[in-house]
Amino acid sequence: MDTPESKICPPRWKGYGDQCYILLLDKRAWFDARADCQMLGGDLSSPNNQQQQDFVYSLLQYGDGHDAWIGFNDLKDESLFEWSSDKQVMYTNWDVFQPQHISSSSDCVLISSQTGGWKDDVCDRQRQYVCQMDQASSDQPTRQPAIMGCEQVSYLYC
Ligand SMILES: [Ca+2]
Repeated sequence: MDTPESKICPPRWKGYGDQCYILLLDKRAWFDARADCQMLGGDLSSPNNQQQQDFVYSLLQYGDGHDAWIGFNDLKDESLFEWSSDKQVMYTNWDVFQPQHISSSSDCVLISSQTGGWKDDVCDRQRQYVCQMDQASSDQPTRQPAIMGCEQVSYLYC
């Protein structure tokens, strides 16, 4: 049986559904944030239904009160938003009057710590960010990120 108990997340990641999530408090530009998530074995988060959205938003309550990058972007084609993780877009949660396309480099999407709504923003802005990965089954070797020390990365519960 494939029970939730048979799935595991790396230390400090939070399991939800068949996914693992972590809010990282280092402020980084979107590309650097994504690279960090990939180094940890995942990608920037892709809340792809209401439940995942609610969960990612709930993680922000443990942050510094600021907005956080997620994986949504229209870097390839203006106004054609997609997930950095290549997941099919099943859901969006744009905030009111979003996306605004204020600048030609407003190609990356954040989740508002105030409303949970999404906003497009300039990718170079430094923000905290939420990473996501598939949960590993317990009968498989745990996918441990290469670096988990608090010295290298400022995790939430260090
Ligand atoms: Ca754009």
